Amino acid sequence: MTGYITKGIGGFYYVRTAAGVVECRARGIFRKRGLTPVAGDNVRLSADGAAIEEILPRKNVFIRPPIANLDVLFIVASTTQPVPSTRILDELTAAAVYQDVQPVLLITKSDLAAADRLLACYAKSTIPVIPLHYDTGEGLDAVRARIRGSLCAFCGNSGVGKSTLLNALDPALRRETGAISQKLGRGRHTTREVEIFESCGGRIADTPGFASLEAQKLVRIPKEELQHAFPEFAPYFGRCRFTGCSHRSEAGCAVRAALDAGDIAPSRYESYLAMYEEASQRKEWEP
Ligand SMILES: Nc1nc2c(ncn2[C@@H]2O[C@H](COP(=O)(O)OP(=O)(O)O)[C@@H](O)[C@H]2O)c(=O)[nH]1
Ligand SMILES: [Mg+2]
Ligand SMILES: [Zn+2]
Repeated sequence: MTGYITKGIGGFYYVRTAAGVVECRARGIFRKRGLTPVAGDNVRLSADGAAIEEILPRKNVFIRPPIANLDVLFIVASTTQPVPSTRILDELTAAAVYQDVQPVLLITKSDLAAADRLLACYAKSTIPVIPLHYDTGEGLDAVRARIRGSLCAFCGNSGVGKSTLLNALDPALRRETGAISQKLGRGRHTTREVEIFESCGGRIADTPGFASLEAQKLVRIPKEELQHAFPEFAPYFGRCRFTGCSHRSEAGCAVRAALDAGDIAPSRYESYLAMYEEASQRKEWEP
C-alpha cells in the first residue's frame, strides 16, 4: 500500500492512501540513516498498514518548513499594506527555482494600489504573475488551474492576504482572516505542524514556516549556482567574454548588456548582486 504523508506529529504519521487516511509510525531504520519522513513524502506502508516501510524518491525536500515534493510555490505579495520588498520576493523565487519548484507570484490588494510596479519587475523574468481582484474574481481561476494536480504551498508576509485568498479559492477551507488571526498567530504558528489538504483538484500544504518569509532558511544557494535561479539570465549564458563570468563587474558581460538594454529588470539584477555578495561571505559550515 502506498500513499502520501499529510501530516507528521509526535512520532505519528498520517498517510493518505486509496483506502483513506492511515495513522502509522516510521520504521526505526529511518532514524538510523538520518532520514526523516515529512509531509508530502510518497511512502510505502507495511502490509498491516502500521508502519512506513519506505520513502519513495523525492523531487525535492525543504527542512524548514519540513515538506517534500513541492510542485508550486505561490508567493503572495500585496500592492500595499504591507508594501513588498522585491529583494525578499526574489529570494523566494530563487529558492523555488533552485529546488525545482515552480514559483508563481500572486498580487493581492490591487484594489488599494496599482500592481504596475510589481508587474514591471517580473515582466521579463518568465515567472508567472497573477494579479487578483476579488470584486470581479479576476485571477482566481488562473490560481485554481495551477493548483490542479499539484502539491502547492502559499508563502508571504503576515497580512498580505493569504487566508483571504484561500477562502476565495475554496470557501470550504474556512481560514481565519484579519487582525484577530494575526494576533493569535505569532506564537502558535511557530509550533504548528505542516499539514496537507486536498482542494481545487490538487493538494495545498499549510506551511506555517513559509508565512514568515525566511527565505534564507529555505535553501542556501551557492554563488556559482545563483545565476540559474534567475531564469531571465539563461538566454545570455555562454555569451559573456569570460568563461565563469559572475555577471558582476567583468567586461563584456552579456547579462549586464541585457540589463542595459532593458531586457532584465534592474530590481532583479540588484537582488542577484546582493544575494551573490551574501553567498560569498557565507562560511561553508554555516547551516
Ligand atoms: N482591500 C483589500 N484587503 C484585503 C485583500 N486581501 C486581504 N485583505 C485584508 O487584509 C487583511 C489581512 O488578510 P489575511 O488574509 O488575514 O492575511 P494573511 O495574514 O496573509 O493570512 C484582512 O483584513 C483582509 O481583509 C484585498 O485584496 N484587498
Ligand atoms: Mg492568515
Ligand atoms: Zn556575465
